[in-house]
Amino acid sequence: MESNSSSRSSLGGREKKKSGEVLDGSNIMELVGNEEVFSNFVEHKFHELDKDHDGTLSVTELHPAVSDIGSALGLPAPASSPDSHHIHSQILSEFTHGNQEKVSKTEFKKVLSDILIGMAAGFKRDPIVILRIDGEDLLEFINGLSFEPEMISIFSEIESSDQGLSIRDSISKALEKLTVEQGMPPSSDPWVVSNIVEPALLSCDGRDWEKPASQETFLVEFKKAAESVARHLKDQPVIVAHTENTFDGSGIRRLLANKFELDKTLNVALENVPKDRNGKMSKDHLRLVLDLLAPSASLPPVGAIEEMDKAVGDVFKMVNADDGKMVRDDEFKKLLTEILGSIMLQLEGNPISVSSNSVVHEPLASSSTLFQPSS
Ligand SMILES: [Ca+2]
Repeated sequence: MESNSSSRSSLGGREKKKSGEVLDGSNIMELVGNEEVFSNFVEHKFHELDKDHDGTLSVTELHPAVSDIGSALGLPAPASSPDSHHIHSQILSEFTHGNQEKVSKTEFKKVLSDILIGMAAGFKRDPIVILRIDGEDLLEFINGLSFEPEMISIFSEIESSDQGLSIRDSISKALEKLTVEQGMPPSSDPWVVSNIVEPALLSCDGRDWEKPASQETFLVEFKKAAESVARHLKDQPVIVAHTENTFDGSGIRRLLANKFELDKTLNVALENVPKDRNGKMSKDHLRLVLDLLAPSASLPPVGAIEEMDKAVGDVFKMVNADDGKMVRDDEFKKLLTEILGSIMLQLEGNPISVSSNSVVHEPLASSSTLFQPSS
């Protein structure tokens, strides 16, 4: 905690170098919010997409816009993962309403505006900070005052779980423990491993690295290795999308405050629950339905965050939700509302924060021509 906040403040101290570009949706709202600019933008975009100039957009003509939106959301190209393929088809079907073959300019404008507003809201909730990791911060870290104490603590952490490691293995493990704040891209990323870490270690003179590491040899050799990593980052900077999400219950509060929305959301989710002859449902399905409600309540999916699963588990115990009894749908809904309310109170008292760093292989903002309002 301590080291985290201190590196955070040094982050603000140096002009913009580490703070990166923040995607918080404000630029999108600026675009959509200004009727004249947005109309212009739509006009231009539509014209650009309408390759055969028939005044409508066919599904094929829409594809570039859809991948643009996808890449702005940080999705890889449709073919590369079933997940992003799914989202791409969802975006497409927003435009075509699932069956239309052609999309008019009015429709295009309306749907685009809806999608962009939704996207902006998402970025506002969970801003993405784009960091360019080019070795400078890493050099600063290894030449700074905190280098020794932090590396000694990392070394003893490594030693305590894996005794008698070679210098080489200690260095690899230590690199994995460095953070983005210390100038190291996430080494869980295979690209980073094969393009930065491995070549950087190879280019070091590591003749003695098979020997067991002592604290002294580790510090000296690690510094050499990190300098080499920094050189490789200088040649091939890594772009990292950094997000921090805080689950503080506000999403649930919003949902519970809107009776109509809540009812609608519950009814849709309940369609997925099997009913017996008397129309009753088993309480065993509460978790499934809660998971279906998660996006509307700004909750993470079940199983994604251990701390959250624990909080949910406590609430389930509290309201006796695990007894497997059969209940009518109004009772089922009442229980769900109660569960949501209790999770909300828990989160309001103890918000859960998670941060993630993922390597962006195609820069988000610059690869997307969608958000460059052309004049
Ligand atoms: Ca056309």
